[in-house]
Amino acid sequence: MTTPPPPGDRPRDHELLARAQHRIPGGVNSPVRAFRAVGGVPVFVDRAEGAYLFDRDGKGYVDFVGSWGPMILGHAHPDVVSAIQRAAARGTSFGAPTVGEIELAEAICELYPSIDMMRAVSSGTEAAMSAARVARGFTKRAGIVKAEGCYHGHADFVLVKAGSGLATLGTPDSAGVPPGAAQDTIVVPFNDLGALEAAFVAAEPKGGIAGVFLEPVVGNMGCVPPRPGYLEGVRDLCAKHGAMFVLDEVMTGSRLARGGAQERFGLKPDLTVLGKIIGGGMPLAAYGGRRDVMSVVAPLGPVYQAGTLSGNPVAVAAALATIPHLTPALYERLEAFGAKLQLGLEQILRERSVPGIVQRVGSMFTLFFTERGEVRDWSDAASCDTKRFGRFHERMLAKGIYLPPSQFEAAFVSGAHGEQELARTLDAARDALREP
Ligand code: HOZ
Repeated sequence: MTTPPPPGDRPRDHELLARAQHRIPGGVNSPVRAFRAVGGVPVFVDRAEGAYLFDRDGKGYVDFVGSWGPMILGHAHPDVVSAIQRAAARGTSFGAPTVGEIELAEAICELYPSIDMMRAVSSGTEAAMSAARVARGFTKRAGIVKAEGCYHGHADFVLVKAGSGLATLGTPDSAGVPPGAAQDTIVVPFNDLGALEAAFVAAEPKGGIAGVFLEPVVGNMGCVPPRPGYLEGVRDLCAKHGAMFVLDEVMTGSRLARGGAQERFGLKPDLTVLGKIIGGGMPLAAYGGRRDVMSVVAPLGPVYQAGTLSGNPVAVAAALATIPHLTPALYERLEAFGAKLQLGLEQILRERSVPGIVQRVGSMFTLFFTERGEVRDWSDAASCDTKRFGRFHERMLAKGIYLPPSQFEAAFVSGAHGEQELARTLDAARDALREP
């Protein structure tokens, strides 16, 4: 594929946004896509291939959003596309079990040894919501702990101090959530074991904590890694207090290693929430974990959860076609590309005397515009210069580099990104950071 021309002016996108806004709130089906945090107009995508997104004029962008994480193999990978085509021709939804669902569950349990049993659902939100119900059903407790700036989907109980679109819009709590819905949600700062310990103690007289939800490497306030010992400390506190240790690996699952962050950091959560990559770019997510814990799920046990499109055969086919490509060679390539990109961006920040840092774990990264040497939690993230991020984003976009349209969303690299895309990105950044 030859490198596509950069976008230049985008009159067509302005027209499309006006038309979309008439019938869709904000013109988009998920708020961050509206570009409100960075100014400007979203790109209306016509198609995507490899590392590129294309608009309707055939102009191309090097894509560092990757559909917010799933596209680890690059867009329109031939094996995934043909698996989807073959599956669709055999029927798009049955509402009955298939062999593909068994194969998927077996493959996921092999990738994630902490998972003995799993359920397929259609979105990360659904998976997180169901995992919370399972944690509560199994422990017979109500409290759920989450870390400030983490997300866990748009179910009522987690829409407090949330990252992602809520952080982006500057409203980390949503209207429409009755106080009762979140009354058992306890929020602690990320990377702070003392606060978690205190939360356990405080919850004891109120019936205790069912589960601690954690993004092992946060992506929903930008890329924020755990400090050494933090994840192990959370696991140990959960074990001590009889609470479920729930890893939200929607972003990190099969991104930071084949078996996700739990493989990379050597952890064994009680429950895991998966989505994005594990669905091969289709609406498929999953939750799973210890056999005794998952045995509370209906019809085996009393915790109800269901869905017409759960285990959808076309989505399952995409997932099964993706998994064989999650090879050690892919993760080596992603690490090498990520390291070069980080080094290049850090060098440009220094050359241009711009206060900023690049935080990266494997193929997820964020350039934070900050004077601080590290972003460890939401208070660090919230202090970043979001206006400067907006200007940077706009300039990069004009040069054909598609970054997440928010300081508070991680960027993702795919296996289709190569030297050409690296050079183009660093050239664009050198130019974009020339002016304040
Ligand atoms: N909540 C998603 C990212 N953290 C955004 C999804 C989307 O807008 O597609």
